[in-house]
Amino acid sequence: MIATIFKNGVVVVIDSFFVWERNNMGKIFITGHKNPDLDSICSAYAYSVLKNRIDEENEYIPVRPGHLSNSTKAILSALSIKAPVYMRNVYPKVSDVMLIPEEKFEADMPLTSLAKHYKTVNPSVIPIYDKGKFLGLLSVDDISWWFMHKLGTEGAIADVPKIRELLRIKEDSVQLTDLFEEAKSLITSFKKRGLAVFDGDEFAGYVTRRCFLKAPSYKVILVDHNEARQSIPGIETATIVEIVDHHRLDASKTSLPIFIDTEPVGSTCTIVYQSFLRHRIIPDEYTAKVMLTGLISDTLILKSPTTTVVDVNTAGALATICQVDINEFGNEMFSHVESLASREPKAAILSDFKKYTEEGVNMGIGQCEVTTLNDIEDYRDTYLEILENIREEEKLDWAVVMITNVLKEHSILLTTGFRSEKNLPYNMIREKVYDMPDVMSRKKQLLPEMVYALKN
Ligand SMILES: [Mn+2]
Repeated sequence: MIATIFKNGVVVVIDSFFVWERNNMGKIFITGHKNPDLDSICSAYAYSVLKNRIDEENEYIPVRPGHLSNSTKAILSALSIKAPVYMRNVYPKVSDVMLIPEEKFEADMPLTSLAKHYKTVNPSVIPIYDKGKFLGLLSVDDISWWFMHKLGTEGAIADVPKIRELLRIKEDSVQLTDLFEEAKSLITSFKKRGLAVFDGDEFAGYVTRRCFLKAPSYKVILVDHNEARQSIPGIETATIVEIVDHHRLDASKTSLPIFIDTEPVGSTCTIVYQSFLRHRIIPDEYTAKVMLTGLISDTLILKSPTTTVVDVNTAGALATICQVDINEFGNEMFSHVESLASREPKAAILSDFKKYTEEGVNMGIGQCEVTTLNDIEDYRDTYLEILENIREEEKLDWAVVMITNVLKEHSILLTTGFRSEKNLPYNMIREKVYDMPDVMSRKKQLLPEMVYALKN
């Protein structure tokens, strides 16, 4: 008798004795890219709200695959927005295939007490307890070995033994969070038929060889990115069920048709809000604030050249729902951005660093957002030095970082001194430092100029 029950998104397969809880398999995780920025975090959360509203069969859980920068943390806490939980990877885990015993067999019970269980379930291993505490797994090999040994030495079996006599305790165990593939190689190279699963020191369940016949696959929705290498580790083992994004498309091949919603707008939160509209759902005030935060952050208060009319209209609608003034909201948000002088330079530059190859030249372009450029002399030389180290480490020909004042539409460019630099249309302030008034976008403004400079 086997029944499958969908309960809170958890698939529970029940036969007469065991609950087979595939912990994460009934859930759909929504994740942004590594180095989670506000658009990634906010669109993952908002999209989970929408999906949980329109699809009651599944549970959608927003997650983030990386750690938050101090600025992001400060902005989220100032706005009382809770970040999605951190998820290390989407590789299948032992917990996803683990069996949980329903009935407890005590070591001091006679072996006959297992007879009914064997008749109905025919298990390869049975967890045995000693006064309620897990003692070890009894396998069919233990039983046959004991009987054959007894018959071999004594010629007959006089009494029914207690379970304890047959148990060969202290085999290897695995942890709930251990990876499926690692546990699988352990069990296949192992003489026993099962492994106990622990959650720290607590016995949680067990796995048998049968649990490893087929690797389970996490279901994932990608927001604010679509390239596997920017995504959560283990994405190659997962099933991507949707993509919601505003970047160039470089998605991996999928085995099933999927829903893709990409538009060349200023933020993924804009696309998510459009999706709310399509479903005729008005987001609640909190969700509207979350989407506005991602939108304002990615479009630099609607001033970045990536901003479209759809972004402007969306920001207006969201600001109305949460009753805020867009500029005040944006200025307040960016006031929490940490000064570059107090940040660790390498982490600051690499927190948003993209690599390109053009005309055979490997380039890296970082971007840091600030709210004033007046203090640039305090950190300029250190950042130039670290930028050169990054260029060497990343094996690049040319590395630059644009430091953008998001409140004033003005950037300063620090570079590693590549030959094509002289062709850039910007005024040199001093060696390796250029002034870029009205420049805010790496993708739309700086990158095309750098590519043009290479060709001359
Ligand atoms: Mn984005």
